[in-house]
Amino acid sequence: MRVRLVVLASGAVLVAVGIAASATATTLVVPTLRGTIGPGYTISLKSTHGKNVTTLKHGKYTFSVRDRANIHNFTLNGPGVRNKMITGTSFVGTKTVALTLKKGTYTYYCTVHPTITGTFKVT
Ligand SMILES: [Cu+2]
Repeated sequence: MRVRLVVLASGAVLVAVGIAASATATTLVVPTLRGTIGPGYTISLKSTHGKNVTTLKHGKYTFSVRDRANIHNFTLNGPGVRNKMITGTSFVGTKTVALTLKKGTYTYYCTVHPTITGTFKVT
């Protein structure tokens, strides 16, 4: 009886390890986008290769936003993301959020200075 219980327990551990391994593989596929606001009156969204983002395929993305000024924020608006402020106005530093982008046009901007803005399309 005691031996049989041990076998069942080790089987459960193997299943748990298998789930953890596949979850890690999926996470690695999510592309990162790098947003920057400030220190002057500039905003940008770039790929990890440093290219400006103009079009993307729909799906999950990691937004890593560097806010370089305490007078600006980095806010994203578009399908499924309603004026989401990724970095706050007084915040200076980097914040990372996971977002799912849907088909349509997205705009990123500073709510304090809405003329500082950029757009990209999702297909
Ligand atoms: Cu601003």
